[in-house]
Amino acid sequence: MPRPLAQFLIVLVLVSLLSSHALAMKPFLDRARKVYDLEGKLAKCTLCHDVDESKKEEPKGNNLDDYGMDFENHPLMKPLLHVDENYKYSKAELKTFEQVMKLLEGVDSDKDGATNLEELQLGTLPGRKDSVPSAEALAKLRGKKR
Ligand SMILES: [Ca+2]
Repeated sequence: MPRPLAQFLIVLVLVSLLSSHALAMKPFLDRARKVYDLEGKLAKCTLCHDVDESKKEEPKGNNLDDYGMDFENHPLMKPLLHVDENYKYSKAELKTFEQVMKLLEGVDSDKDGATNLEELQLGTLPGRKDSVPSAEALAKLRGKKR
């Protein structure tokens, strides 16, 4: 590969990695990963965004899934959204995010019959109807709670 082309591609990759939304919202994802010990597709932007990484789609405000939309629409989240790409959230703001996350645990954002918390615990996406825990897994989890 000619050198200028290689350099151009590296810059392109860096720019796409540092896209504003991904950069600004990362602390939220980090917090969610930590609180729920998330793995795989739940530990990435796909937790709240309906994006196809193989098509290089970027997480944005206009591709939020049902779970992401519940955050977007929560009154406590309003002051935390649509910030500048270099914005650094304060500890108090991240606490507010965590509070909203807890408030949404009992909600079934994608209306597939499993609450957001149940889906996070069972490894399915809480904002995607096509990602549903099996009936057995759900029954087992609910049995444990009683
Ligand atoms: Ca659900």
